[in-house]
Amino acid sequence: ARLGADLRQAIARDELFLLYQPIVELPGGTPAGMEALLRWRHPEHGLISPDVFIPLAERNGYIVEVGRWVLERACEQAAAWQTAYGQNAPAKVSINISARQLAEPGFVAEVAQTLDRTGVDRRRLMVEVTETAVLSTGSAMDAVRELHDLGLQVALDDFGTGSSSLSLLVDCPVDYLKVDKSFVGGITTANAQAVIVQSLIGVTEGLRIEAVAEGVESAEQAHRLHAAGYRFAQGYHYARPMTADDVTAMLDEAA
Ligand code: G
Ligand code: G
Ligand code: MN
Ligand code: NA
Repeated sequence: ARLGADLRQAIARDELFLLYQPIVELPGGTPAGMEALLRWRHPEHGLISPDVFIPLAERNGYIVEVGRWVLERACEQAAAWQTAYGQNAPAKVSINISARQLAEPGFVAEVAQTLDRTGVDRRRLMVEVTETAVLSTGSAMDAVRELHDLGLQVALDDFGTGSSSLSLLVDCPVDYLKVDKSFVGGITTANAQAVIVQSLIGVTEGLRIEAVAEGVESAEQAHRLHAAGYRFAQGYHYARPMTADDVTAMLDEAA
């Protein structure tokens, strides 16, 4: 309960910040996008993982305010990269959207307003939603459709860990399938995960959507994934979540 109360002060006390983890194109590892990942530096407890405070924020409803902060900060950053590197900048930004945000009336309008206010091209923002979030309420899928109709990119996050994966691909507009790291980690084994990771490429090709392998931690995994047909990857093998300044330095160095 204390942590929940503290979280309500976190924005005003400037304790939240975003890190960005590159999504890279295989096989070279050129950055194609940046996923914004939220962090909370608690004054007493230090760094608290989003695995802890996001579920807490969802329970007490504060996620709507936190999500708004993430949206604004990420769009401001995306606008800065868009200005610095132009339309072909390898720095599309994706943000994670929770079930509660998707269910919030006015959420889609708020996203549109934030994009307009910051001047970010709609195609340069990607929303990452989980299967569970999309299926959580009657209106969540409508919100995703509306975001897609606005021109945003939609990524289905943690794919494979939810419950009705494949039927969701029929009903929900999806541009990127992010295959969960629990499957990706099995690509170098003889286990069922390897078969699933390889087979999903056929599904994405058939549906004309892009596949992203999450949690890539070794060159061997990257090699196998590329051989299996994966075009995009993300994980510690390429880069850890880093500050916006470090991303900018990395992009400047590459230019
Ligand atoms: O960054 P890390 O891998 O520790 O993230 C842990 C979990 O928290 C992941 O499921 C990730 O999607 C989620 N997460 C990180 N940042 C955000 C955010 O800004 N909003 C939401 N809703 N979830 C986030
Ligand atoms: O649920 P989502 O995919 O948004 O969460 C991403 C989470 O995965 C973040 O907390 C991020 O820090 C973490 N992550 C990113 N790359 C790797 C990786 O290569 N290995 C592991 N174990 N975690 C990773
Ligand atoms: Mn994600
Ligand atoms: Na994920």
